[in-house]
Amino acid sequence: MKSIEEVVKIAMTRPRRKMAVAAPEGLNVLEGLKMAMDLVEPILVGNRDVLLPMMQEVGLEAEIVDVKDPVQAAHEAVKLVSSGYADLIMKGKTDTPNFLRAVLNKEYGLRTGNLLSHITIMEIPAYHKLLFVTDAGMNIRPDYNQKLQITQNAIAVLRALGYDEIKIAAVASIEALHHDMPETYDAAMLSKAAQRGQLGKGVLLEGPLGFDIAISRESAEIKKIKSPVAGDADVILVPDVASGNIMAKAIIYFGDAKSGGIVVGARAPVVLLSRADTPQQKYYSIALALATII
Ligand code: COD
Repeated sequence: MKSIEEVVKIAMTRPRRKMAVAAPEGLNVLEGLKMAMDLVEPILVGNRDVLLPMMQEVGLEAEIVDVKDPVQAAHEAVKLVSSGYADLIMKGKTDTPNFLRAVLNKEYGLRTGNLLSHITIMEIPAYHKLLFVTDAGMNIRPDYNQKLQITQNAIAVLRALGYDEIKIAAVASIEALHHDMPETYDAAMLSKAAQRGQLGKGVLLEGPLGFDIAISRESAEIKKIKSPVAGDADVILVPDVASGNIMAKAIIYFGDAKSGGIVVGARAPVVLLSRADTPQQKYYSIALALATII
């Protein structure tokens, strides 16, 4: 796929869903929701007194569940999904760790027994296809097993979008194994698992690869690395949340990328990127979430 508009088109074919939004007291959140009214019916879980004038300014009409505290709002929004009243959930102004703790709550959270992980979608003018980055938002320092599950979650997302062949680059700073860089070993083991078909048909995973090799055929040729993934990756599997988050934000800001982000692996999709997102980024995140509900 080449553009996020293709993802939006898929989302348009899905039934309209109810989406609980935790602490949506921000014009960028409300404007994003207004853009997405064809896709979702928002339920605003937040401070009614603050929300009403903002909604009027934006021209948004929606149900409000009055909860003043943003962390409490995250818990109430999660409960709306676990009770079946809403189909998916979106983060507004609650900070990410507290929002995710509500999603993971043992009593009423949205756990399934699987690992939950974050995936970012990016349309970058300088790259010839959509690029997904995982996990730049949730699992802080994943071990090999967690990386395997993060990879499987990413594969499920791309399958839902209709990908038959999925090229994944497990990136590191070098292409060789290094005793003090555990991510190089994790990448090599995942590569082996993919080679043996353990990640499913049509999944090509190569690693460790430098980011330049993952996205540039010229770099791969100069460094003499032969792989169908080199220069043509669909998914970048990053070593940890710090490197991934910095990389994704650098691409979004300096690379003028269109982007969106969700957490997958839960009972319902979780719309989550950054609090500083533009309305357009919120809209793309919602579209990605909806497109992954089959
Ligand atoms: N999937 C499923 N269960 C999980 C996951 C996961 N990804 N992470 C934690 N759990 C479960 C654990 O098994 C445990 O039962 C419980 O949740 C608590 O786990 P802890 O002790 O790791 O929990 P926390 O609250 O210390 O951390 C969980 C967070 C998700 C809050 C934490 O990992 C975090 O802050 N992640 C980074 C968020 C962030 O700042 N992102 C960058 C900005 S967008």
